[in-house]
Amino acid sequence: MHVTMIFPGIALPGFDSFGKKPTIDANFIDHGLASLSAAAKAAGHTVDLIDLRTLRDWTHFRDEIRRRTTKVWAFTSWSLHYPDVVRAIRILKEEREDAVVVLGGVHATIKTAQVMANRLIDHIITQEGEISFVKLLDMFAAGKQADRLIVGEGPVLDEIPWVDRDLFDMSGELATPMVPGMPTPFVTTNAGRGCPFKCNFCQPAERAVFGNRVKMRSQENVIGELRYLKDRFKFNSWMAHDDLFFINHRWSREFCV
Ligand code: B12
Ligand code: SF4
Repeated sequence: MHVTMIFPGIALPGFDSFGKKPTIDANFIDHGLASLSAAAKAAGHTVDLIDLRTLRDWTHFRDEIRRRTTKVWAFTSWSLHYPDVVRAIRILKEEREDAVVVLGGVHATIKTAQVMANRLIDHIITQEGEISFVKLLDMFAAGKQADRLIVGEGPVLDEIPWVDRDLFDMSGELATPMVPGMPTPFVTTNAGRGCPFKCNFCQPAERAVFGNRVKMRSQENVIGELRYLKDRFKFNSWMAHDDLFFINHRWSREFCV
């Protein structure tokens, strides 16, 4: 089954910002979609991407839809992206009435009732997506009916593939370190998910998606990915996107030795 993923991240940087604005929001890859893409490809599906940050405007988005024959379209959305996602889905359904729209991510998880009320969205997967999204694609491929609302099953992190670095154009992230002045090439990774704390800064979003416990990849798994990234991209600086990379002292000590 082929799926086209949509990264809607234009809310802050705008259209035509990728590779042109020197900001992280214009250039970073999205680990959520890249992880789903890796899981889908590992299960034999094919994936391509429309990154709105690379397009000129909504007309350009319409053109990108017209030149594809895709049936299944997968959108991610943080809350600030949701208005653009709604607009993109409307354009998609104007062009392709039979398109199957799957929405997941933080906003679908914390505002499920709101996204359920949008009848243009065919399937909503809350929480973590890798296992349930692949099951949904398998069902589509087998011609089976699936529920509209699916609660995502949380994967064991070492059992899912590393994020797909071929989904996004990596050139933006490689050239845009988190802190200006850090040496390039630059890359980002995630070693774990979840948080046991309740700071207003980021709850309830964090716990709603990943639960109340922290789960970490093994140190070997993370170091294996860093070696792969070093070989492939020769990176000179790196950012762990983790909320709490150092929460487990034993894990951190073992990672460092
Ligand atoms: C890295 C990061 C950034 C990077 C952005 C990278 C990028 N691509 O643009 C930077 C530093 C630039 C950034 C900026 C901001 N961020 Co930020 N960021 C994060 C952080 C720490 C990690 C994201 C990540 O990689 N997660 C790991 C992946 C694997 O998880 P995921 O994306 O949620 O995906 C999983 C599920 O959600 C689901 N899923 C996701 N999409 C889909 C799609 C489908 C079809 C399916 C089935 C499933 C699915 O499956 C995935 C795999 O399990 C998160 C917190 C967190 N721990 O997630 C905050 C977070 C996403 N950021 C947040 C916010 C608010 C912002 C800012 C608005 C902050 C600000 N005021 O400026 C800006 C917005 C920038 C923008 N993009 O326009 C909030 C969003 C809250 C919300 N309600 O949407 C979060 C959740 C932090 C928080 N708890 O408050 N951020
Ligand atoms: S991720 Fe950080 S800011 Fe958010 S609740 Fe946990 S400790 Fe607090």
